[in-house]
Amino acid sequence: MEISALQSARYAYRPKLPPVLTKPVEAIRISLGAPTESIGDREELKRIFPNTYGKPIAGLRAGKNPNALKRINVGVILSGGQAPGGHNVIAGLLDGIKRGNAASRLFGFFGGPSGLLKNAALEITPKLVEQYRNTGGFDIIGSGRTKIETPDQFALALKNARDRELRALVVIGGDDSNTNAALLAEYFISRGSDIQVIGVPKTIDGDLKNEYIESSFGFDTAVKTYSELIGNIARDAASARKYWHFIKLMGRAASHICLECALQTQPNVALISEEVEGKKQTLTQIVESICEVIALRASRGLAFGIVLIPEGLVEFIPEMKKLISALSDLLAHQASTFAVLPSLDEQIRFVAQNLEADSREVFSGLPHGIKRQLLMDRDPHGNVQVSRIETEQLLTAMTEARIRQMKDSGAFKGSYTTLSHFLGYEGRSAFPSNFDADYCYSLGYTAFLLIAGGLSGYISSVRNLAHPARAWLPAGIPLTMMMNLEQRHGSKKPVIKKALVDLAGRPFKAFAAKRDLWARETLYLYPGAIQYYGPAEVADRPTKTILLERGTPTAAAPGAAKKQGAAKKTAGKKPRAKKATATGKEAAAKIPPAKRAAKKTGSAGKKAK
Ligand code: FBP
Repeated sequence: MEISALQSARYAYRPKLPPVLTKPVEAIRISLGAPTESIGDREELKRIFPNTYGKPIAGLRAGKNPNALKRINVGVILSGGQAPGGHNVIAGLLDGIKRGNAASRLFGFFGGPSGLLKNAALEITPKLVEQYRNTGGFDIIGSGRTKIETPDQFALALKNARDRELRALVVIGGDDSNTNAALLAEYFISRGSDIQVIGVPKTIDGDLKNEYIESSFGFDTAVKTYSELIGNIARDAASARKYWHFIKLMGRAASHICLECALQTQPNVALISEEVEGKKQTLTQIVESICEVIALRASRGLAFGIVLIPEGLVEFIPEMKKLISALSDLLAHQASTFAVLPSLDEQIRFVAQNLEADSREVFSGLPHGIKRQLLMDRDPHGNVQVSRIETEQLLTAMTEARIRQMKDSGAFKGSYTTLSHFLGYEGRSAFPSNFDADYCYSLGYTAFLLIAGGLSGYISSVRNLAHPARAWLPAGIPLTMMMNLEQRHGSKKPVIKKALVDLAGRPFKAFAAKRDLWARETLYLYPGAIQYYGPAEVADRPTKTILLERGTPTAAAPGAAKKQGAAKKTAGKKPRAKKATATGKEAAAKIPPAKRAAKKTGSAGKKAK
């Protein structure tokens, strides 16, 4: 089979590792810290997870672990949307397993959790994995969104894991899938099984993050891919000087992707859903604020611009959220009447008649195409498919209408032409950046070491990511530590808390400090394509989000890369393995003092950022 030159070159790439992971597996042991607490609802969670609640953070350090040499079988599942680096998690996991014992076996369940329920799996051999190292996609075994929920499904999962004589199951997924991993770990123990369950944090959305998970994997590559494309579009806009480009960016709910892309490209407008919700902005206000920028630039002879829109925006606009929920209820309750309406116009009339006055007004003001999307694209439960709403087109249509009004009243002079884009799938299966390739391999390798350490109900974690891999800190974090209870489908359920953009956090503040200037002037940054080879400050640089959140305050400033690289060269001159390992205590030492104090008083890991 023909493969591209880059694919062939990437097979040979060897991920950079934190020093502790370069030791023989039997010379790495687990070191446990103090018991932990969940971020909320502690008593209830203790009851739900009697066997796995409150386990200590597990660091990795030099020391003897003969258990790592045992022959074992491990199962692995890829769950949810694709994220660059998934194949490297599997490569790291397999390499760890085989270094422990060449006779150990890794089974990959096909198509996500449903593969475990069907007991449909493929043995992942070193030969097979060679064709997937450092490549994007999840095609080695496929992924899926099935949730293991019912008692029968849990029992079946255990039966199938036992039939394959698994020592452990590794679940590579987002917040929901890792919540599922925590429930499986608890269930297995409660049924007298010693099959361990370990999670790995995946999602391009970047919303599985907290004090202990600095980033989910795939975010880095996805935002770099989108930023390259945004930069290219921006340069075209600045050359042609005649189009306003509205670019919707994937990332279901949280706006981390949009925020990071804004920091990387300096667009004229970037909407942040969490801010829209915080300010309770209406759709009209959002359109007005964009039109102000369009008019300001037009008055300066700049008839072009870039607007970034997060995928989840509509659900964060309070009036749209209300409308969507009213529509979902109405269409569910009146499904049979609605189904026989002969035309879209009649459906629109029917809906408008049956909505309350405020939602009716919002609905009536929407462009026809969006009304159609709201009524047609529904999931099997009758809910509106919010991610399919073409917000980029909604905003182009509404700004065009508003600019026409402004022209009529003499408030706008000049031309206004729009183009819209959606960037999503092109970022999910890209060749992982060096960061993701290195990070994912370490996550997979660490998952094996947590298994070898006899742990269950943990998520593989690698921290200190603002620094080069030689300073990274692999560890195991108890899943219950990141959980609280949330209302889901009418009842309270244990879940890993999703991290939305923190409006008080450094990435948002850095953006907010500059956005007026970026609106007025044309200061686009052109990040260019992801570089897989070349100087570390180009090829290995993490996201600005990580640099701002975890590095020095100036680390993400344009031009700081070189200085920072130089500083790190001195700081990291003698990467001593001992320093670069995270024991429970050392892991705690990385927690900022205020949070350490909170930890002592029993509120460790309080806030998922
Ligand atoms: P995960 O949370 O499962 O990683 O998926 C993220 C995501 O890519 C979102 O950004 C997007 O809204 C969604 O998946 C799209 O889902 P699908 O692949 O089903 O179209």
